[in-house]
Amino acid sequence: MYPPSRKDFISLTLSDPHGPSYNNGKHRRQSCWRKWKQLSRLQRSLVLFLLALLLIFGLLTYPSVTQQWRGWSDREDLLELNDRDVTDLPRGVKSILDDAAGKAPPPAAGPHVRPAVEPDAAAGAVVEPKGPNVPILPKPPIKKKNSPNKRGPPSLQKDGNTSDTVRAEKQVQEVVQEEVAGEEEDKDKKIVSWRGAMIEADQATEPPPSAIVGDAAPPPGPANPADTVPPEVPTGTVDRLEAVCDAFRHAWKGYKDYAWGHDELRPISRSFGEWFGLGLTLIDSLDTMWILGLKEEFAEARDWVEKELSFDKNVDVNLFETTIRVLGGLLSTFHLTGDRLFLEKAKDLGSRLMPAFKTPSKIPFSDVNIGKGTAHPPRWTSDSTLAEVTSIQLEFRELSRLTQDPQYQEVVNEVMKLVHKLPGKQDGLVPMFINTNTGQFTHKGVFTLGARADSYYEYLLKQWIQGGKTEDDLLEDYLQAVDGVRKHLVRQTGPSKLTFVGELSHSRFNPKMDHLVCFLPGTLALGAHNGLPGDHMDLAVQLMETCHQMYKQMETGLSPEIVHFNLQANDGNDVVVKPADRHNLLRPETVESLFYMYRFTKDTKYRDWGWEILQSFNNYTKVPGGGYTSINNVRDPLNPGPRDKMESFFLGETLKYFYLLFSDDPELLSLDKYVFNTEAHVLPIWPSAPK
Ligand code: DMJ
Repeated sequence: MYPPSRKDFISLTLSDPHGPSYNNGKHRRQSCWRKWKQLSRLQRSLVLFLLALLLIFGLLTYPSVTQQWRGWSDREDLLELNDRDVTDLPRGVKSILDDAAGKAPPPAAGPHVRPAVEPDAAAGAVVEPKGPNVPILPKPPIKKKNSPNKRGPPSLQKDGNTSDTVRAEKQVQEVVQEEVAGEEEDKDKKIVSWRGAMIEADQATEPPPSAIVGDAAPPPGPANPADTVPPEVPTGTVDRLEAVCDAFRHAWKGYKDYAWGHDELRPISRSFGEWFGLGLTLIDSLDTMWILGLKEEFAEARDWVEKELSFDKNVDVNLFETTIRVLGGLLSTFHLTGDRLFLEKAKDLGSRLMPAFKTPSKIPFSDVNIGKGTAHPPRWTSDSTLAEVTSIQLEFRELSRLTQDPQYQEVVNEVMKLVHKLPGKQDGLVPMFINTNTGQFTHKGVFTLGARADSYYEYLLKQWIQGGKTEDDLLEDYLQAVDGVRKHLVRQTGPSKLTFVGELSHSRFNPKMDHLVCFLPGTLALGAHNGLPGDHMDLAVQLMETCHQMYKQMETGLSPEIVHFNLQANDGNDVVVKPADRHNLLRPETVESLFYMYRFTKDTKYRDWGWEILQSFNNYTKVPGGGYTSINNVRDPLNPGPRDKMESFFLGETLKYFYLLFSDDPELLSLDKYVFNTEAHVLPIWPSAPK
């Protein structure tokens, strides 16, 4: 028998010569076998070869495909924790409107600029630390959504078995090489980050459906271009302070009306979002209200803390975010008001966060269940973020001092000691991840002052100041790091010689700067104020100008989340903004630095820059009816694209720093008496060195 032609071969292998009626299994098997036997040896070998190829291909692609599946299921799990159904009210949370608002006694006086209870007196009050051994509660009902999660680097989820180093390098290289591409393309591969938590770019660029079709509140922003001209700038301090109070009241109104007791306001859809279910915005706002003298608002919030706030709940919280926002907020409010309610709550929370430190390396896990007393890393890695494990120290140290229970201080000091002597730094610059099993840095060779590393540098200096400038290792690490920044990361743009801080990936420089890095001018200035080299202040002045330009050069007067700087001399623009980076989350860092710069220099231009930013927030992010919203596009004043979210740090940090910037009273939270944690909560500088 002649071997069949190629056409015959295909018909032999693919078609059923007996038609659809001949479909008995046995006969089909026999017919297949007959066909197989009719093939020549060469044809059989070819078929076997193809099958083998298919098998190998299947085996090779299996891990990445399943990893992708795992990534998606992680997203859904995380979504449960981070973005629960916005319509279900957790048990026990009532609208303030239903309650007799203001039942709690109003604060005895207006803003206190000194601790109402002197630290040493408070420290005398020894309280038994309460363990986290609390009953396991059933998980609250959760409604899954189809949107991606907001935490966790998607690239780490998607890349499957790619090595950590290669992956990190790839991320940075992508950014270096990328032209300003289509929005969709950028959206797919970039990670937009916020210190300690990551937001996927797709969430970053597209307005949420509620922002587009919302039948509730109209989007913010002027209706026509003529309205984009900023209103006349009042020069009087009082006007500016009052403008900040107005902004706060407006933000608070939205929160009170639509999100009371929940984590975050969604001002466009007039609803709320839940992250940990701890009333994040309310707690983040407490000390701001006290400082601004908003007594009624404060009293209502205090009442909620007293009657509704419970940490005895089965919920996974992020150690860093909960420490800086909630623990920090409670400690700060205790210092300002002297009200022991806040200290008691802080002690309860602090003890419930402690299980995070039970790891082989003593580097804490990122997540802890404050009801169950269990902790774990994110699902996609056993790494913790460097900034997260080294930016909880101010709060835990203060908690030990107040309770005279050393356990809090001991665990966070241990982290600092480990990081201090760990190999893998480059001239004081630290990698962005650390493994909770080995205690070693991972993703080595990638250095940034932005997301995932930023507040490490901030807390080196601030811990040193908090402890009365006695802890030499902290100072040594800080000074080395500033040298490292100068040597490796500081560059100037070609056109206007703007000084900026870029990133480094395996010796390759990337002229990218997160808005988060704008904390640095303030921190450098604080160091110089505390006796560190004068050239730190010079660098602070230059970087402050750059952060100002990041706002000024945008059509809305608001900075994007990330900018790229132009190193070429012959091109006009200093600042390039990629489509996926054009959003603004109401972040505080530039206003924070303006506050420090004004306090130390008294140069009124810093106030004027701050005033312009406040106008821009009012023009483009203020939502009629109450609240402010993050926006998608700082380059489009006609359609800034509201994202329907008011971050808690807008009230906790941004508005507080505005107020302090415009206040003429240098004793209003003197920088010689207090340090601000990275969420702008106030902690006292200790009267004596730590033991
Ligand atoms: C805040 O939660 C803190 O400032 C943190 O350190 C960084 N991210 C936000 C503000 O941008």
